Amino acid sequence: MTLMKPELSRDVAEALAAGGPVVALESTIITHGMPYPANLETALAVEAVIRDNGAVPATIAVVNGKLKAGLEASELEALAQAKGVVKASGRDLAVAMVRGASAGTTVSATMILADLAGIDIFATGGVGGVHRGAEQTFDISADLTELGRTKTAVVCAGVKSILDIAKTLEYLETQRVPVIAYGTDDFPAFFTRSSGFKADHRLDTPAEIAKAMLLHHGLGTGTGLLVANPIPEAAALTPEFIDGTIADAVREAEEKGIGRKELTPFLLARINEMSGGESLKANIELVKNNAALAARMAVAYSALKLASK
Ligand code: PSU
Ligand code: MN
Repeated sequence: MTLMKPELSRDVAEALAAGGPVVALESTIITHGMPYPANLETALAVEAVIRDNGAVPATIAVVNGKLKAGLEASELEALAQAKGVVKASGRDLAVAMVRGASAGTTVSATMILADLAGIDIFATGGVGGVHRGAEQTFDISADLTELGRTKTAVVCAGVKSILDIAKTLEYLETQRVPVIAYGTDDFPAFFTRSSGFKADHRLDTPAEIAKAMLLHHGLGTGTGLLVANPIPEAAALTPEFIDGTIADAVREAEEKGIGRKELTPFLLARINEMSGGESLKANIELVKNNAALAARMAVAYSALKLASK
């Protein structure tokens, strides 16, 4: 059976045909990760950052049942304002298509669609992981198993402490996913520059990361790579400021019995409310910072790929 391909916007199609740099972006961050209108403003700003750094952005989503890589501004706007839109991980895509639904794609779904489109690099804010209390709930994001089976490099700002960071790193180790911290020895914790855990690897330039990608795939490993880029110093929150808020949000979710796919969006929204918008500001800055790194990696990677042909 031939595999499907998402519908490509014209500039994404042109860039891919020429072997040029393209960076995929997810859309659950738009539909479930940030409130309107910050979600739309951020989505547009992130696309601009990618263009400024020499690559073409490909925001991925399901629009009226169609798989898309590269959205028109009007499509972004509709997704950003839509109520009750589906949060689709990889397993939800087919049913969303059958129903003609629109859906924000999580890291897992975006990796699958990026891979089908031929896009090697994907920028986001935070990936899903092993939730706190997973030994009871079994709540482990499909993002982690996807990283273990789909060959996309995902640039994130680490993992926020709504998750069990130690268990998340263990799980990535089991899944054979290299975790590469950019310009630091520490694995970052999204809002803060360090989680207190060391990353497995450190690389200091986009060109080195691109080389590692080429070699990793050349080895036939079949897995993705996770690049962890710490939030810029000026935008970082302090653990004293954010840790208590996160703990309160986690407790509230537990009390309300919130689980499965609702849990992460609930926690993000509550942390934003309880931090008086400070977490959202940090979130926006770190996504832009990740987009810039991903674009620079994509420029280096496309040159390496063309040279190795
Ligand atoms: N973390 C964030 N912002 C987000 C998400 C995670 O800081 O928007 C989204 C991403 O789309 C990620 C998804 O793939 O949540 C993970 O959801 P779950 O924990 O239900 O697997
Ligand atoms: Mn989950």
